[in-house]
Amino acid sequence: MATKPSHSLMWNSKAECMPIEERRSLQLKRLQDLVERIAVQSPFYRSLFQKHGVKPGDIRTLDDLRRLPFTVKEDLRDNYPYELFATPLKDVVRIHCSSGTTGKPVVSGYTANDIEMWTEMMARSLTSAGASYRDVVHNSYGYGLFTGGLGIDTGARKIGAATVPMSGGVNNRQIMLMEDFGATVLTCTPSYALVLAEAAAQMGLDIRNRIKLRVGVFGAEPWTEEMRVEIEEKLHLEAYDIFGMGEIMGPGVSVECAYHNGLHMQDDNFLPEIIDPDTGEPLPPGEQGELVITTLTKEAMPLIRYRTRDITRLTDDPCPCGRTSVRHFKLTGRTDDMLIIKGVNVFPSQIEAVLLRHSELAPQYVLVVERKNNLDQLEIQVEATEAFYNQGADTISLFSEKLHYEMQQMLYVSSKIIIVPPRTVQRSEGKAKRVIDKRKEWLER
Ligand code: DLL
Repeated sequence: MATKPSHSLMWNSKAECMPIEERRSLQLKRLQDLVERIAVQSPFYRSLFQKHGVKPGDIRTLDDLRRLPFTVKEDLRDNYPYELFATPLKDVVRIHCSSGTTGKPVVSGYTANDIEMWTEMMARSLTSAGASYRDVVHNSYGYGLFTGGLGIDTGARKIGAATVPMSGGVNNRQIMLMEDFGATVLTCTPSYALVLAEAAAQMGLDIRNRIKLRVGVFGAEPWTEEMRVEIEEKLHLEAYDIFGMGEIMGPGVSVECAYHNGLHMQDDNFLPEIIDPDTGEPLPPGEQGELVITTLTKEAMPLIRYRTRDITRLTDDPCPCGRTSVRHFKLTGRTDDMLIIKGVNVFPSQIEAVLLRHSELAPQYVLVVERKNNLDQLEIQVEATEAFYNQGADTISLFSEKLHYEMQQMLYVSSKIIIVPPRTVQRSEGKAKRVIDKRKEWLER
């Protein structure tokens, strides 16, 4: 946690610092209104409530939230494209959807009020990261069906910043424009931030003197504290974590403040819970489990107790920044990206944390899981830095042995470490693909 914050900017201090009791009453009122509205207007929730025997009058306190049934991703897929909409299509002004390459995408609709609310959440988020009308925001999140590009864009416009609507790709051009336009804020996935740092280094550009970035707003994929250090060092900026998901809204569901002690959930609009992913039982603050979110104010596609599959913990400890919202800690993974290797649970983030502690390695890696002779095998392919790679095979082999031992201590499972030459792990313009699980092919054979 930063003890000395870099700024104390806030977009809407009245809402963000609302006294806790007032916030709770507002949440309850909004929850009651929501349940009443969708019990009538949403055919999906009308029948779900009937099936579970719940009526709007059942919600008397915030604890009654747990009487309501969960919504899961399959509900969205099964009701493709519009069956979860709670407003007629004539009131919908924007439609986003997931980029899923298999099956039908997950759709999300917005009314004009939904877009207004999202814009306000993004204005709060960018301000929380220290951005203002004085900034030039270089936005490398993809524009289009993905919510990253447009979400950041509307928020940046609201705070009056000059926005450069880049999307990802053509890295050298990104660097040139960042320099020429005097970009001060970079918004993209954390893995793409490293790709840009690498591109600048390859161009021989002295980032510290030629690029004015001071803030980065990174999210859309898991990243560790070790990754934060790496990005901050390479791009000379202060890195902020932003979370969101298309089904819930897009970026801006939660964001860090200048204290970097968790992400403030914008809980006047998004009510979070943590549940045990196996039993569905709510867990108390501080315990790690699956994040579940109820959208309190969304009109077109509200979601009740949506199971995000993201794993984290909540805290309601006061934050020195003055915001009174609940915070969640950095996401450690998703229930569906947990690898089970020889029966042991392994999260890619645990592996990343170990790899990034070593200056011999570049922050580029891929995990390949296979089944050989009926046994799971985990192969960690990680890039050496140029300098380390030039030290030759013997040094690399000695280092791999050390890393293998360290990884085993951490993961409780054996892995094969392959140190690969610089710039050979595939880079991504958006979300990095860190895991190749070949066991699925093996099972399907
Ligand atoms: O990734 C929205 C977004 C855009 C968030 C830009 C932040 C910045 P989806 O494509 O629907 O939406 O993916 C949502 O991405 O359930 C998490 O698993 C993951 N994710 C998003 N933000 C973070 C983060 C956008 N800060 C899914 N840390 C979520 C870790 C994240 N994982």
